[in-house]
Amino acid sequence: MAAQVPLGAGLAMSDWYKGTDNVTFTYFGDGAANQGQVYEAYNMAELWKLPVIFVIENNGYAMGTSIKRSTKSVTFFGRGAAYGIEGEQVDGMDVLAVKAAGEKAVAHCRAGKGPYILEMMTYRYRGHSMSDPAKYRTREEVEKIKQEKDCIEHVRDLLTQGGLASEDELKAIDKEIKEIVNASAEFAKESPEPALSELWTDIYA
Ligand SMILES: Cc1ncc(C[n+]2csc(CCOP(=O)(O)OP(=O)(O)O)c2C)c(N)n1
Ligand SMILES: [Mg+2]
Repeated sequence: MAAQVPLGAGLAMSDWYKGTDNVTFTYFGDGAANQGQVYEAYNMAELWKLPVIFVIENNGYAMGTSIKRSTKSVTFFGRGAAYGIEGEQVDGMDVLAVKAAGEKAVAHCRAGKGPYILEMMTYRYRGHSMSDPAKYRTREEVEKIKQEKDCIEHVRDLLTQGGLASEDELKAIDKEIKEIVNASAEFAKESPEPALSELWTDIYA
């Protein structure tokens, strides 16, 4: 948990060193955001003006714990101020707000101004994993968010109300995606185990 934060800063340092205009996005949760290595990475990233965007997915819960039980200062992006890193909170359930914030953060990095923090305010419907029964909240709370804030439904409304797609077209996309996912799952189940030589493929550390 959170190991990807210094790793992201390291990838950004590599891009800076090579003189590319790449920008690294490194994602972590509100639970992970309480780890010490995050702040070590913040310090080095700002000191060296690395082109890295720290994206905090603040869904209000870590594994087995609500942030109200685990965290004193719950405005996570604000902690960047201690290191001189700018940032902001974003409605992570609004695709257009997320896109705009991402573009702004990339422009910040490409202008050589160093890292940027985006705290995406979001929610997750399930526990962190099969070992998280999500007892820290009520079923009613989950249902309320599904009804009122679901990000996919929000896009659906944007597309249909804006006349960009019909309900039938969206249903056809849904069907196509389900087929791709099912076929991919079948392919994975039927495929042989990967060779030992693949052990380090796409592994950075
Ligand atoms: C150093 C460390 N401590 C504890 C864990 C166990 N663990 C895995 S995920 C998790 C909670 C993650 O919460 P958050 O970052 O909010 O992610 P979310 O599940 O909400 O996306 C914990 C405690 C871990 N992987 N690493
Ligand atoms: Mg979380």
